[in-house]
Amino acid sequence: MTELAAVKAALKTQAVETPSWAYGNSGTRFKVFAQQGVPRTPQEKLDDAAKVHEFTAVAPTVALHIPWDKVADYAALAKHAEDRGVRLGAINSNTFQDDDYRLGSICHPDAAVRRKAVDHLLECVDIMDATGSTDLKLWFADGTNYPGQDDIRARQDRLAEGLAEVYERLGEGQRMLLEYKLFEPAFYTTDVPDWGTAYAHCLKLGEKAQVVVDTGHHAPGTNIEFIVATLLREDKLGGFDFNSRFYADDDLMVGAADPFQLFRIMYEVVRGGGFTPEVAFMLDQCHNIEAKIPAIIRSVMNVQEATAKALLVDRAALAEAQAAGDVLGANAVLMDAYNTDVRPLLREVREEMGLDPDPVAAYRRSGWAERIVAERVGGEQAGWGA
Ligand code: PSV
Ligand code: MN
Repeated sequence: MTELAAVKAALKTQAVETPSWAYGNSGTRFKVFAQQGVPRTPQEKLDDAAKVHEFTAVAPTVALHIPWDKVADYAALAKHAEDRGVRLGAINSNTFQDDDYRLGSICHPDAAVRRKAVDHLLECVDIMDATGSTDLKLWFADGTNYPGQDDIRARQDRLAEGLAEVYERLGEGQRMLLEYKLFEPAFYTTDVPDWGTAYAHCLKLGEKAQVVVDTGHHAPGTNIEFIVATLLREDKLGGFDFNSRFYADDDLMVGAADPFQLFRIMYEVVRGGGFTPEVAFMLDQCHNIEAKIPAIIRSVMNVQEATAKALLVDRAALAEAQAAGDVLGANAVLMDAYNTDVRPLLREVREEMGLDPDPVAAYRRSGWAERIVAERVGGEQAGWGA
């Protein structure tokens, strides 16, 4: 196989998971803007996700958020997905929206609240059993707002205890992906604020526990690709929540704010042997003001473009320049790949896969947007937190 053929073959195997919540209404704490045609049920979210996969062929799975996607029959939901050519992906837990969680969930000072939170996580594993999902994605809003509010060390102990109980419940082929986030909603301490804390807990738990890197969850200026390289080296990178940010956890389209950063991350993924199904490439974004389905298609394409550029890096030339201490030469090799216009290559890849080379245009021509506006009338639109 020529090198270009190998790059194309790799791109055809790519899988980007889309989040059910991105298809629903979302906003900021100031306003959630309703859009026409937004899904009213988890099934309708899957219908939209199936469209993203239909036009890109690289978005075969959909992440669920419980209880936002709560249904009576999860096996039937999985069947609904399959009938439309997609599958259910990671199950995202939610221990942040009940009044009980004002002081935290599995780190809460009250054992009864901790019990409730752990029970929810165990229920999420039951759902995984029913859907065939392999990944339980955990993000905890736990933390404190004021110095002295609670005991930082005791909260870590509670966290470890709760996680251990859930870890024990994981079945064959299931794993736990622990997400970290610097701040928000807690403003003083966060109980899983960074990759180091997530890594320390995952290391103690065992090999079924891995870290998720949400690209919007760091302090400005953080070198995310270094974290990726380190986690891959330690075999602890479980996956990504891709999005982009200008200021805090903005949840904008991946690759929109800083495509160069996305390329640097994807290069470390490729370099570290992480371009495999063992690393979950998920989107975690909200489309507050833009049309949702084309934005998700665009996001998937942005990940494809960064991946193509990362795959095009001349690794032999790079290694040679690095070994020779050729600072400018090594940097030039990387920049050559980044500055390549990979859009013609991706158009070819899509044509070889029997797709329209322009997925957004194909979606717009399909009439789906008009159809959902006409058909999804009445009922309650799905929304972040609803
Ligand atoms: C938290 O900000 C987060 O990134 C977690 O992944 C949640 O599950 C997701 O957003 C949706 O709230
Ligand atoms: Mn996330």
